[in-house]
Amino acid sequence: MRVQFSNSYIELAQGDITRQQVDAIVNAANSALAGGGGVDGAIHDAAGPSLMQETRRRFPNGCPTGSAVPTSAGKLSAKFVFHAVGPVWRGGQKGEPELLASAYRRCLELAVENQCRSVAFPAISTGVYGYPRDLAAETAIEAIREFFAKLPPSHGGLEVRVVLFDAGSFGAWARVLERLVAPGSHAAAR
Ligand code: AR6
Repeated sequence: MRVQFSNSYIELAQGDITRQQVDAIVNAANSALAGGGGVDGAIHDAAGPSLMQETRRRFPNGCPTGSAVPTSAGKLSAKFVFHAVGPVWRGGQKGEPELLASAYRRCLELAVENQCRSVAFPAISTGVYGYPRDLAAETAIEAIREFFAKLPPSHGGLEVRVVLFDAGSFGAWARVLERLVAPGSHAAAR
């Protein structure tokens, strides 16, 4: 599923984020940037040890929740990995939506700063961190859309691909994206 917002796109894909041909891959990291399981483990495995070496050297103090830091991408075909730290879900009243939106936004800022045209995101916080899938999709898509709306006209646009690991997550995100694409928003879904 692919939706256009002026000259930018949100695309949903099902699969493994480490296989994506994009300029930057987003990792769902922890604030110590210490590595872990889930998508973090998969990205470090595929990229090789240089990814952790660079992360430790450049960001010894980690990264705050709601933000992201860039490294090169080791053996991955992408040019960059953006290590984003989403919030742990604690019931929704502890600033989780703002922190999740801010993690997405910071990655998109890093994409623009590093001249990336295409970025692949996982569904940040929806695994070990327990963020409800539909709520995460809604917050993420809104944050991406708001970012697109603020891009200067001189920017040629971004290709944002959200890579969902399983069919259930893909279906949930597709339903949310369809619902949020209001008629008249100049968005075309196919
Ligand atoms: N490609 C795409 N998505 C994936 C992949 C993959 N290869 N593997 C898992 N997912 P999680 P979080 C999905 O737990 O909730 C780590 O230990 C997965 O199905 O990876 O942000 C970190 O070090 C889920 O939908 O990240 C942190 O400590 C989504 O990616 C902590 O987990 C995110 O699940 C971060 O937790």
